[in-house]
Amino acid sequence: MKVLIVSLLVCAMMALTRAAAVPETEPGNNTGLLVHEGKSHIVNSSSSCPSGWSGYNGRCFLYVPTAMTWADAEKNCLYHGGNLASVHSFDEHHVIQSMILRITQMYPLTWLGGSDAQQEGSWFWSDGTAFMFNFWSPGQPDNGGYAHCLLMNYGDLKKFDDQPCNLRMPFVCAKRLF
Ligand SMILES: [Ca+2]
Ligand SMILES: [Ca+2]
Repeated sequence: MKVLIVSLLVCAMMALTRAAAVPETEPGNNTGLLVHEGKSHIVNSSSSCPSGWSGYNGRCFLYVPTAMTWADAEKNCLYHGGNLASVHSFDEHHVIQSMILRITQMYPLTWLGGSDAQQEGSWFWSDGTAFMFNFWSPGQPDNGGYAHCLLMNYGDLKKFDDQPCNLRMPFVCAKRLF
């Protein structure tokens, strides 16, 4: 009888150990701990950005180095479950620009989700949020060459410019973190 009880105990302990080990082996575990640049940030208590995306202020950002037209870039972001990135503050801009610099070691011209293709001078973000953050380079937007799409890292100040939408540029996608 004593042997039986010990056996049952060992079995129970093994089962508990296995159960405890399972969540750590699953991808996308819900510890909410993301590691960027060797530093740990608690992003969210229940979820985190997919691998390769950078989290900030409830959204996840992805730099895609493949040069595409603005429309193809937006389609690619839709495929990833987001849109081309909208930017609403200096801090958000800094996070996106720092992510690109970290990946490329440069400030490449990069599509964001701004467009005035529907009506000249009426700027919208492709994710439907309001266009409030004014970060245009000096003299921009100038609609030069029928420029209806917004890119970042333009000019000496590395700010926004409007350029023709059929130019092929790398781009940044964004999606909400649930
Ligand atoms: Ca325009
Ligand atoms: Ca321009």
